[in-house]
Amino acid sequence: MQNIVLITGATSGIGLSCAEKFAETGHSLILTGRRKEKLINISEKLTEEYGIEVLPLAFDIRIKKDVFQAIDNLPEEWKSIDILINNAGLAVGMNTVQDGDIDDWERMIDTNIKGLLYISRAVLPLMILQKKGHVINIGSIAGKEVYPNGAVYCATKHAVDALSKGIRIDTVNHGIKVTQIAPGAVETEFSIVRFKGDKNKANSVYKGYEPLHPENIADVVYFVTTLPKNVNINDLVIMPTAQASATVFHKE
Ligand code: NDP
Ligand code: 8X3
Repeated sequence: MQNIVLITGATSGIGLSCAEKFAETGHSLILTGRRKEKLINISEKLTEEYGIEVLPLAFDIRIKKDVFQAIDNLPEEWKSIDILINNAGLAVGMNTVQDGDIDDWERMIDTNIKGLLYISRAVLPLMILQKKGHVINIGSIAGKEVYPNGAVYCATKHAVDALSKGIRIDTVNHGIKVTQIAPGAVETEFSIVRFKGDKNKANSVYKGYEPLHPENIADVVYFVTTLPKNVNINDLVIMPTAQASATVFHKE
């Protein structure tokens, strides 16, 4: 079996583009997400197109027992995970803290922080056994800056920033690389989810300039995995050319 890459949130956007990029380059893939049918269709398509092996695992990353069950029950030949891409994540709602919806906060905290921690806790011991591995956390410009009405999402991505540094410290003795990729605006299902299905509102986020495309992020994620054993990229912020900070855009 070729290098094994586990990608969380592979049913759309950045995770799906990463799956396509690593499939194209001949890797074996473990793909996860909640939408089982979509996950199976994507897996079959990638196997057919690139002749690679794909193991789809449908579970909700917020449910601790399902995460551990999925990883602990991996067939033996799938346990030597080389690359873990912690991508599953979301923003829900935009509001001040004083007016915020607590259910929205819990979805973001449970997915972006606790979900990332569960899967990392399950996979890191497997990497430690192999004395190698590469964890790639998809952070955000929201993990570097805070913007109006985004306090809780930004807090979860600041947590990803901190966890990337912390996991790097914790695993440095085990030959494990940890990279954070922190994108600006990428056109995916992200804003549709954030605005709870309001497509007009979601589309307006990407109007008047060319946002990043999920393939742009996948190319960079792939690139960081191709460097020599002694080289690790710790942290990369990637923005559309027309975006200067979390809130400053040049829109035509
Ligand atoms: P998408 O909404 O297109 O993709 C999100 C993915 O996460 C889906 O595959 C979804 O799968 C999965 N996911 C969400 N919740 C769960 C859950 N509870 N359990 C398992 N899987 C889950 O958005 P993006 O591709 O844009 O987002 C990917 C990552 O990139 C996120 O962490 C996001 O915060 C980050 N990011 C996005 C930016 C952007 O502008 N788009 C910029 C910076 C960072 P399913 O619904 O099938 O469960
Ligand atoms: C997604 C990008 O700027 O909407 O993380 O927070 S932003």
